[in-house]
Amino acid sequence: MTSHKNPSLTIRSNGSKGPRLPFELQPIMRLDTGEVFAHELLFRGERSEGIWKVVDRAVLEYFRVKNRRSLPTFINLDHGFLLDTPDRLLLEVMEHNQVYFELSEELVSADVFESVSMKVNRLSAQGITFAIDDFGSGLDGLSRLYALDRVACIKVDGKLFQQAHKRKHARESLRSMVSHWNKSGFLTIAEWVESPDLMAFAMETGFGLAQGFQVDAFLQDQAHRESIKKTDKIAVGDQLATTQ
Ligand SMILES: [Ca+2]
Repeated sequence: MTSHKNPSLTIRSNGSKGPRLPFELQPIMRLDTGEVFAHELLFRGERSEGIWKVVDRAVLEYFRVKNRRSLPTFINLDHGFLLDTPDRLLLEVMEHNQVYFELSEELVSADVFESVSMKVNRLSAQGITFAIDDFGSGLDGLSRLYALDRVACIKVDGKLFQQAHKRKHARESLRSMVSHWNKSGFLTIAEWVESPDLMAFAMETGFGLAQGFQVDAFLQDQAHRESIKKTDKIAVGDQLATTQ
């Protein structure tokens, strides 16, 4: 399965002088209404050495310009890049666009983790919104959650989500965590929602939002049906026009 029909975005690095960087905008859907709530920006170019610094920098430069997109954008941030980036730039991005910065699950030393947490707490106190990415994988999700003063969103790792689906105990445990997070005001996202069964499971578990191939397929079907409806209307309209 591919998600090549999702919207794409090309960002020029280094202002307009650098190479074109291709991105996919993967939809994050509201499970109650089936509407697109936001997109996650996913780099789809060649992953050569040192590319992430170029990509992350280009993304921030792009989003420091006002109203780039009408819906919120989820942006992945590497720990090293987050530490190296001046607060001012991140604040400017937040001021001009609706973004959620995803905090990586990448394993780091206790010192780096401490520095990242301090920086995130300083920035979130100034209104920057952060999401915990891949909760349940890599760097412990609970330690990320407990080290931070404010988190806007928790994205549950796709593998953990799919595994929980298979086991009764895990299902119950995930359901109670999600319910607690919802009550605490976090946005909750199920990742790797890749089949109708998993979509139903995400709903049962109480997730507010979902992301993955099944979501992409659902939205593409919906868009297809909308376009058929429109074409039908035009055809009917044409007939009316010719019979009058
Ligand atoms: Ca992510």
